Amino acid sequence: MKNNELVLFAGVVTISVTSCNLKEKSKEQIKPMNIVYIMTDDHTAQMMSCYDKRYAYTPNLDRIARDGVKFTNSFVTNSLSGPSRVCMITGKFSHKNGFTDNTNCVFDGSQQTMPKLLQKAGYQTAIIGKWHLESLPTGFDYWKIVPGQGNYYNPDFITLNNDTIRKHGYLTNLITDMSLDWMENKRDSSKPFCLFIHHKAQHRNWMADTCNLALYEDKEFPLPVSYYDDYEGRLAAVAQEMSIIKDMDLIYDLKMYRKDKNSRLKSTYEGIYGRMDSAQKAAWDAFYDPIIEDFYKKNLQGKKLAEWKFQRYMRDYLKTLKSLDDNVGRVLDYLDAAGLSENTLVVYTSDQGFYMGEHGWFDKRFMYEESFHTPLVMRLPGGKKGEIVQFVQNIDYAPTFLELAGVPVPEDIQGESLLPLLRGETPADWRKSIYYHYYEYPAEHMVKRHYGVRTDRYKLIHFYNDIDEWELYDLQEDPQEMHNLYGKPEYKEVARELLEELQRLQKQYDDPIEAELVEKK
Ligand code: SGN
Ligand code: CA
Repeated sequence: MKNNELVLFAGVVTISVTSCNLKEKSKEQIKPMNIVYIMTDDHTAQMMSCYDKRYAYTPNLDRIARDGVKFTNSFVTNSLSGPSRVCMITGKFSHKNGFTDNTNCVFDGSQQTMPKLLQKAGYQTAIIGKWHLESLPTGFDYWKIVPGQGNYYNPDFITLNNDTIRKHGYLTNLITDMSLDWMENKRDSSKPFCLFIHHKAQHRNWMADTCNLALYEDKEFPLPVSYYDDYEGRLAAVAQEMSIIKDMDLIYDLKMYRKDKNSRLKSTYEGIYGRMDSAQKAAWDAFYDPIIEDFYKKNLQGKKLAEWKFQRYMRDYLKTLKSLDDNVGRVLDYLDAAGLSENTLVVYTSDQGFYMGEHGWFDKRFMYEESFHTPLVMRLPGGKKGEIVQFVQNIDYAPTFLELAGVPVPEDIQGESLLPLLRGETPADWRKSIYYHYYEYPAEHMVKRHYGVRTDRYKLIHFYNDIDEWELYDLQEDPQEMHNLYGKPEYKEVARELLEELQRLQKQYDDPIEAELVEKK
């Protein structure tokens, strides 16, 4: 903190003064907190070294945790991009904000959102990167968003006046360049700001920047213990189509392109490869050609092929992550150099977690731990350092940012402000369980509709729609969630209590699903 500055901490809550005389300070010198919210896509806690040291090294993401806090129980409400994004900006569950799934929904941007409320309170608001909500952003003074999922190489951006421009380069770098440019040159520096930096990385198909292609080729990653899960006792898990062995595409996902070979997503791969310029293609081919040749020569089968796919998946994901981590480092360095770190809340999270071979899967959607959790680290100047163990959810970000900005949190927001936790308090009445509801079915990856509740020890899930199956897990005894205990006499009482808690949450959050199911019957 600069000596002669007065910093307003947490909106109107705490005023921290260093060597200055309060009386001498005029109102103009009071600096409200800025917000830099960095959200990635499909980045999971197993692949972030402050959470898990087995696979990844992410020094810049860890820097936020080191200088601030790491949430160890951070969850989403509906493990999918569009729904997560809308929960985040509305502070409400999907059944309230109307955006239940990616396939059928267009975001109704006329509704109340956190960026709109911040804007009204005098904040400059901007979003750069993935938006993914079909309608154009509302509540932002500035945006450059990628259409749909965006492209890793030479991506298109939709600009403020709804023009589409193509940029040359690698998306993670470009989103960061544009974000730094907005903070340095484009914003109104007389106002506090809230900037959303939304990366496509780590979304499928994990295309690394050419400078990182050669990384991790000498590494062999340990297979998750549940890689060969047989899904016994879990019918919804049997029905999914997100298996590395069965569904991961050799050409599109794993880049084993050859003209004479076919795959379901071959033409999609040709399209994205076709966006590269000749230098990018040359670097890409120089790296992949020998691997492709070796792969088809070996003609791997069975477990050998299954494990080869896992290793390539891990390597591609980590190479893509290297750019992401470097670019988050650039943002942190910029905030330091511009003197902004002292009055800026920095948040890093993902739109949901992801499977890195657990249960044999990639993708997300299920309420099982890997995709229900999402990484979350925050750095609030003057705030707590260390771990926050309380249950938090992505509907909590909106009320947190509003409270930080001194904006009253509207009654209909369902999340809770995280500011007390960030200040190091331990509120006695903090939530003890988490509610979840996933809707996108039938759809890609075929994960059936389900809702459920998780407490610190147990999880109860109900899969519905074209199935009527309950699952119960004891996370202490079975952290991999391989043993469905539902219906076992010794767990009858636990199941009853969880059902009661589930119904209490459905009532609290006003989710009509139970009544709908009863009516259907
Ligand atoms: C794309 C992907 C899916 C992924 C969804 C949703 N297929 O459709 O694998 O589950 O996005 O992801 S792809 O062939 O287009 O890569 S989300 O994170 O945007 O919700
Ligand atoms: Ca996602």
